[in-house]
Amino acid sequence: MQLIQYPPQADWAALQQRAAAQQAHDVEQRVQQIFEDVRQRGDVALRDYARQFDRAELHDLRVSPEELAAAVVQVPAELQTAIRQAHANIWKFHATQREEEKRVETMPGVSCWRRSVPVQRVGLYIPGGTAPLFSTLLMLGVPARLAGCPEIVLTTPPQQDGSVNAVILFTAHLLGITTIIKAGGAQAVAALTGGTDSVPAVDKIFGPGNRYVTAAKQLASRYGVAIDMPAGPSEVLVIADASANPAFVAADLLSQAEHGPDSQVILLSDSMPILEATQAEVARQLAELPRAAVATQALTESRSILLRTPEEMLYFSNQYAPEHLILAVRNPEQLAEGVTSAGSVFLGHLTPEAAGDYASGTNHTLPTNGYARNYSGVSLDSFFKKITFQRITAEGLLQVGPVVETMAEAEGLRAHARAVTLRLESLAAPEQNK
Ligand code: HSO
Ligand code: ZN
Repeated sequence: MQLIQYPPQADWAALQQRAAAQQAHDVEQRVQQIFEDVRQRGDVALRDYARQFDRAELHDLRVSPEELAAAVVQVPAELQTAIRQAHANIWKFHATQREEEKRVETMPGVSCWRRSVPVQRVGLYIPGGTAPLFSTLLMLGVPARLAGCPEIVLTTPPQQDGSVNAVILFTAHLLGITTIIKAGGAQAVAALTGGTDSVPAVDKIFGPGNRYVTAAKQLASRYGVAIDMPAGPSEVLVIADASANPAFVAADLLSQAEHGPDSQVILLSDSMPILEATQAEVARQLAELPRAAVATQALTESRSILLRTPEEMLYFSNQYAPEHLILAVRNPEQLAEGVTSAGSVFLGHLTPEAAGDYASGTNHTLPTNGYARNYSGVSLDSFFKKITFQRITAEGLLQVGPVVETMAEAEGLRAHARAVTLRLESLAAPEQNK
């Protein structure tokens, strides 16, 4: 980790820079070819890609009920219990996000209301690879279920033997998701976009992935499919004052660093001893990690920065807009009041980001790459469309009608005005309109 002491404000922008996203042109082109191929050859193309990228020979692209049942019993009881508890907590927190339908009379006889209607068909993409994140399936599946999305399609890459990771299947089973497709990468996103014989087309695609998947989601959105958010490498910013525990802070930094070589890690402190002790702890703990190579690479781009005050640290953090913000300080509630840009915030010495990653109840699908400035993380809302309704009575039309007529005339839109005038006239002389 680079250690920077009291950088002048003029240097902050450079320190807040994320490693340049290498959204290479060839990735985009390759993804376009894959979309075209899946559009033309459908399931046949998906099987070819599974052979090529996942080294799997697939007959059926869908997980069968027998496969699902067989996988579920393979998951150790302790892990099943843990996943059930996490599911319950995530469910409980997201259930509170439900909004009541409220009818408002803006003028007497003019009623307006808004209803949350679930996105009808959603696709959840769960990556495989070195760490199949079944926790991400909980984070997407729980709000999709709570919202009542009628069709939920899960896609995840097959393992070499053609099966799907048993824990992912257990989690899907717990969520009651039965449409599970063995497909990964850009080809899975292409299939969800246009549909194939085995894969239903969807209205919105959720889930993280590598740069091919990210590019594919961007392309999907050009075809009119919505996506959860623009994705980038995972990141954490920790604000630690003199009361922080260096071992805890180091573990938090490393839990982000072990996600991938491009993970972004920043530590801010107003205490030089804390920065030094944390660096020493990082080195010590790193040696014990199975994913030390990945974490080491992420740490080469990470920074420890000495600043002067809590206010300065908060200002820096708000400018950076981290995906995760940990406030390892004496008075975290007070500092949290000033947070204006962050995906999710963790308060105090006993609140590791890992708790939110798995089980406390909040969602871990969060905006990265500075998007916390203008995007929220996934929530129940992400699975709803909000449809507005209104109804106007005779009394209401008498109230609001003249307002509309005046405004429509002023905009030169005569038909708009007439739509009101004709009705007002009919109210004045009802017998002529029978
Ligand atoms: N920190 C990751 C989520 C995750 N961590 C899944 C462990 N498993 C991105 O928010
Ligand atoms: Zn994590």
